[in-house]
Amino acid sequence: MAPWLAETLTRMHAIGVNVHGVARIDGHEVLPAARSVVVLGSGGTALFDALCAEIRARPAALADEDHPLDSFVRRTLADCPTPADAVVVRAAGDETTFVDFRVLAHAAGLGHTSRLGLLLHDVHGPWLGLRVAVFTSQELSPTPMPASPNPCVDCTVCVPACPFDAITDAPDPRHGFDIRACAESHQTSDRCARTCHARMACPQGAPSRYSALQVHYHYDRSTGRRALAEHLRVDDTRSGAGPFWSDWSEDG
Ligand code: B12
Repeated sequence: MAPWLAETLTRMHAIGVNVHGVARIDGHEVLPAARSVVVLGSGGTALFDALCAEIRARPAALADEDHPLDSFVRRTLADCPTPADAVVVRAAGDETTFVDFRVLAHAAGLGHTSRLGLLLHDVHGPWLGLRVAVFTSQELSPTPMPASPNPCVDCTVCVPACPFDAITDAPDPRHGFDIRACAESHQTSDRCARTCHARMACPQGAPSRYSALQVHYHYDRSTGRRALAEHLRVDDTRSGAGPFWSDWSEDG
């Protein structure tokens, strides 16, 4: 493995960005000369737990940040070596470049296309947040696709769980999700404002399931960070600021 990648993975895994995969690509709009993209994600509670530890040790990691979790990842990433030509894109509220993380992560072997629209990881199930993509012209060894069959083929548990019928029992689970119904429901209702009922119902990756506090933090900006501040007993004057969904992208 390239030394810069080994070092980057060590540092990122230490804060709970514990999943990675490599896809070989033939150029990308963010780096036309790209030949590989490394996708990093956080499975389960490890990243959130690491953020909590960081805030306990240094309350400014919450109080001084608009996007505490994104900033935590960004600070760690800043200490990681990357090739001179690399373009690094984060799935973050303060990121200016957009890439479609699920597509990249799927190409990098991180999981199956699930019935509920999320990438389904072999170990963590739907409890995987995608955090960083590193594009480089280096030809890195690609990660193979998951050897296991897609568990959604024989499972429809999430279908009745979605209150807006955004999920169907289509034989091919890749066609099971109606993003328009899901997205519209977030505009017209608050039933999914603090949770995704389908994700909660998914039987895959149960040991990686987020805690109630983590779900709250990821889903609802207006109250999630206040709940975190109260839990950690730190002051946070920014709690309650800003609407949820419109600019809250510390999801995952
Ligand atoms: C916008 C957005 C939303 C919007 C969607 C609005 C809309 N009109 O699209 C809303 C608010 C509904 C939403 C909800 C949620 N989201 Co969201 N969202 C995003 C975001 C920021 C962009 C997605 C996007 O617009 N893609 C581009 C458009 C063009 O994609 P699209 O048309 O939907 O789909 C195209 C491709 O993506 C592909 N495709 C569609 N679905 C899938 C699924 C897989 C697995 C693959 C491989 C390909 C694929 O087909 C389409 C044609 O090419 C991404 C982060 C990112 N930068 O990728 C997170 C992201 C997709 N969301 C994520 C999550 C976790 C959630 C929620 C659970 C909420 C939350 N708090 O975290 C819910 C889950 C709803 C559900 N059951 O799927 C995670 C998914 C992680 C994973 N394991 O897959 C991401 C990657 C964020 C992250 N940092 O991890 N989200």
